[in-house]
Amino acid sequence: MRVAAAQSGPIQKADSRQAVVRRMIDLLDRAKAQRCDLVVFTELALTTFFPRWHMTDPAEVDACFEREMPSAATRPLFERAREHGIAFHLGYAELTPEGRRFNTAILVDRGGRTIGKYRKVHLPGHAEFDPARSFQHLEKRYFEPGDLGFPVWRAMGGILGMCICNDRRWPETWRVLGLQGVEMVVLGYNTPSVNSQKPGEGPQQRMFQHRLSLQAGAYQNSTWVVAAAKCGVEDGHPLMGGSMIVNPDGEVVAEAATLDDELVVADCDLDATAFGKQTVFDFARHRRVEHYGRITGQTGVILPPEE
Ligand code: CDT
Repeated sequence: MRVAAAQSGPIQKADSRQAVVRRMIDLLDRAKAQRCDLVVFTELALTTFFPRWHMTDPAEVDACFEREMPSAATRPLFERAREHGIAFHLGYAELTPEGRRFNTAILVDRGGRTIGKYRKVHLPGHAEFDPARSFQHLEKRYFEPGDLGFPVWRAMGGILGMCICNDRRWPETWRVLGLQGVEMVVLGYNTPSVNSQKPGEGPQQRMFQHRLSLQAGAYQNSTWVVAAAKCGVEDGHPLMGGSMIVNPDGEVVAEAATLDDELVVADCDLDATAFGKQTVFDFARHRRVEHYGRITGQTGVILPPEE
């Protein structure tokens, strides 16, 4: 299938949902012109990356969340995708009827039906204002950890899975998806270009870590990976780009050239995942679960006893 990572340029806090959705529809139209089957939008694709803001007014927080999907503002996106016969992946802040808040992504099929939902498991950052940081990353304030695990879906003639941004840095994410035979992992991200706690860690090093995570996840689980950035200078804060598509050998086959709205397109043969899954990463033959208990049995590090 032909897949597009729909990279997003910056979204300012003052930008309306309608304006953002217009930009996304333009990307869908471009994807149609390139005969794409699936478009992967980014994490929190409808708003600025609001966890950088320490908000205390509940109404201000609520304005960043979606109570329904599609909503009046997002329905035109669903309709245009259905007209084009394009499936898509969309990240947004979800406020449930029970008042729970998640950093969520959905998978919508070519007919406009939502067939999958994922809620971000690995929330980075902190819950309270931290004066020691050069900017805030308050995901733990605004979201609770996802409660849906890492499911996969039979869709687009293959097995698709989702994760979100920081999840890509965790090998556990990839292996849980890999253990379900995943053939394509789609994800969006908002990654600041600099580390708010380590001034020396700039865009080059961050891009290296991003590539390392995606390429290792793809190779070690023999899966395609499609990663879409929100990037550029948002509310005065730079986010890195680097949207890319990685093949099951861990090679980058397509990559963004800008820090703006851009489609990154590649033809992805899902059968190409078979070789790795049947050889070096044939889990059934090679995994030794009797030695992996610590992976699920403990969270933090337990040091060996002192001599
Ligand atoms: N959105 C998000 O999860 N961002 C995080 C920033 C933390 S930097 C290690 C990310 O993993 O890119």
